[in-house]
Amino acid sequence: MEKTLVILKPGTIQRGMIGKVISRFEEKGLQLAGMKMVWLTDELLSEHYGHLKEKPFFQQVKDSMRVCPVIVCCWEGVEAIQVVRSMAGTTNSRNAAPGTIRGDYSMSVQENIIHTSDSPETAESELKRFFDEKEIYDYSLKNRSSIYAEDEL
Ligand code: IDP
Ligand code: MG
Repeated sequence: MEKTLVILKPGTIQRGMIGKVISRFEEKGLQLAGMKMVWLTDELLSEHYGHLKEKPFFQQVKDSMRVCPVIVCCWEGVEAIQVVRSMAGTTNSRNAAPGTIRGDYSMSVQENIIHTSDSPETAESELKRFFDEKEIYDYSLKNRSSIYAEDEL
């Protein structure tokens, strides 16, 4: 099954939304494979947001991720990468569709509540960036047959 990275950004922690955001993924039927709280470094954020390094807001975005610790999660499921990405909604929260996490809980481009991996390649490299191998747990929810048909697994 696919695994993807979600980061609950400082805005989620500051606004007391941790439980709400995690509930969205649980209620969808995704399985939590790893989770921890971590205070990110500028160095690690330079890697994570490397695709933005030429943008004028690069340092500002990195600093916004270091206001307080974040919560990094690994969620697992069939096609989890695109499922989680679509649950997050568009980068600009003001354009994000109602019903998405950004659409329901945020008003900003930068302060958009969560990070989600955008492809299988980035999911793999991002999970390696934020987790040691032993921090990702291999188990099966006992109600998996209520979440998926047999031929989907
Ligand atoms: P994504 O998080 O939807 O994948 P990316 O383009 O990868 O969006 O950008 C990473 C993060 O950088 C965004 O989630 C947002 O916090 C921030 N960001 C992106 N574009 C802007 C901008 O134009 N102004 C300020 N912050 C931005
Ligand atoms: Mg991105």
